[in-house]
Amino acid sequence: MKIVRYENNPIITPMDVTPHREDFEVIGAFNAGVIEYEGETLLLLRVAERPINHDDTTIKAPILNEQTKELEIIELSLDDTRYDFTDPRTIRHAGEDKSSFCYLTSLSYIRIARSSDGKHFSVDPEPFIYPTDKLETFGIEDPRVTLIEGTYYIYFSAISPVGVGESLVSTTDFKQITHHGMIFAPENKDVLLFPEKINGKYYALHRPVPKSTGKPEMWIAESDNLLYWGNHRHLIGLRPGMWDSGRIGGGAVPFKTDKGWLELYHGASTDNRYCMGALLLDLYDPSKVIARSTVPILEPEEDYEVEGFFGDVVFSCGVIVKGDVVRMYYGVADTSMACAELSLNEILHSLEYDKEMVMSK
Ligand code: MAN
Repeated sequence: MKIVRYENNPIITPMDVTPHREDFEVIGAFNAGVIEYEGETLLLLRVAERPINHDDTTIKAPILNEQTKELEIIELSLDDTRYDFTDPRTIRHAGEDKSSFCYLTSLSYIRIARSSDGKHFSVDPEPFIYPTDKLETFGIEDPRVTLIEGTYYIYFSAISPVGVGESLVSTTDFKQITHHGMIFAPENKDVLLFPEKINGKYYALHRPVPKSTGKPEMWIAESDNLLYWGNHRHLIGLRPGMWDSGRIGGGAVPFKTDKGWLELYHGASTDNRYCMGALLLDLYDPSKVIARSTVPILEPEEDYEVEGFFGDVVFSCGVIVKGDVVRMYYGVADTSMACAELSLNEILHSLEYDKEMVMSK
């Protein structure tokens, strides 16, 4: 498949973003939601910041105080054997199950970057959506934005000590926002709202993380009002031995093609290599899977995709489609933003239509 990565990749790096306070540094500007608004391309960047720390024997973790709405800084010694510091993203209790953590090493919020050509962006000086709620005290991550009937719905992971769920805000002007609270309870991530009603219902993809039985796989749900969701159905599973064997979740907002709804999703292997693939869903009943990628449509290959804060990650939260050109914006190595153009026809032709291969094994 022909993939045209932009020559000026990465198109946004942490250096392009001023920290929101003087004692913090920006370590990531990545996994942005994408939308066109008033003739510009907007990237809703996930900006990750951490307290500046000149002491290499300690680590400082930011957390929002839900009462005062101020950030508090937790400082821990790297020699403290009660904690496990091996994952750069999280601090865990030593010896505990790898899926639970006690702090994040940075706090993420959402900031807008704007461009008139889709390649060169300027980043707004202030945060756009900042954690405020007690379900957001560890930050908000990985925004996606869907335009439905004149309103832009922005949904993101809301992270706090009680779990990671998906919260929703809406806007009509990218200035004022209305908070709608948590729409998918923990643990859930990667919610993707379809841009229109299908047979009278709104649809969303989501990715629960079941504990006693089940795996981090993609589900689909329906709603009459975008806030209350039901008729949850399991959509696709992990495929052992393949690129999407470890975890999968929705990526870009699904878009219509004459073959069906195309969803560009992320899949990680069991050793955390994140790639992008495609999933084709029935136009009139998106709970029916038509086809799926057997090999990734994009995988980490360039230096800026392989090396970074958390390497070997390409992670898209949005695309812009014009005719045959799919302009995929994607986070690289949990550090920066990149963009690549792919052919819609080539993606559709690359898919596997065999039912056994499409579903999980
Ligand atoms: C998480 C995601 C992303 C991130 C990847 C890789 O599962 O939610 O935020 O890019 O892991 O760290």
